[in-house]
Amino acid sequence: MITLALSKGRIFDETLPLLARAGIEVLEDPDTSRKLILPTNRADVRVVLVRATDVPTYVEYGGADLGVTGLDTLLENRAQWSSAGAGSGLYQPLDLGIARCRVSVAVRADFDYAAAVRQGSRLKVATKYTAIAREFFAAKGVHVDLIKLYGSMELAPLTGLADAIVDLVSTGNTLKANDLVEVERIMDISSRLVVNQAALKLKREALRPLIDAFAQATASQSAEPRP
Ligand code: PRT
Ligand code: MG
Repeated sequence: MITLALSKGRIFDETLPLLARAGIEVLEDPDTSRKLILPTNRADVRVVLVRATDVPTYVEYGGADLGVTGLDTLLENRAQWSSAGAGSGLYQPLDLGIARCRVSVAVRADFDYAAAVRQGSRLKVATKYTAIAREFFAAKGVHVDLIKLYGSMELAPLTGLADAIVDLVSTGNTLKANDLVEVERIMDISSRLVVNQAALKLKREALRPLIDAFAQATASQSAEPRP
């Protein structure tokens, strides 16, 4: 049995077409089903639904053989999920090019970020991505007080909790709707296929064709013009 870990929402939705190109069809809709283990048209392949941030953990510890996760999640939790030591149990073979977005710094439209940076002010930054933010501002030589949040980052500058946020942006509509402006782009993000290293050895014959199919599906998708 091959177990693929996915999170509900955009990662599930954008992985489906890649699976379809690999001849794999998920037989239940996670939005209507309450099942956490979804069968596919292949008796030897199943999908498990986990929180986006739990995908690397499932794959690293063998709860799933492979999974799809954002580069943001991988980078932010690197220390955490490789704490088992002796090298991580996670192998990242493929950029799937899906669920694209960027990690950016945003502030209130009336906050002069450039001036604050120039003057060497200490910035209060609210984010779910404290590791990514810490590294970014350290490299820039900007002093920051990081405030860890688990959601609705956009609210922080509006309520005076923070001067700036570090968050994912795709269309920019959420920032706009909350009178925030993007002032720096930290990195581009897409989703990655991650594979359990032991599974890659023990189930090589079953996994290799699937990984290759993902690679081909990704290549043919990116060859098509984007809307
Ligand atoms: O939502 P939940 O707390 O359950 O988990 P999650 O937020 O980790 O999962 P999910 O499904 O929302 O996101 C999974 C992955 O999708 C992320 O780790 C990213 O790699 C990727 N992704 C791509 C995004 C976005 N685009 C995105 N726009 N994840 C989140 N967003 C959010 C963003 O945080 C902001 O609130 O959408 C909002 C901004 O979108 P725009 O289009 O208004 O700019
Ligand atoms: Mg979300």
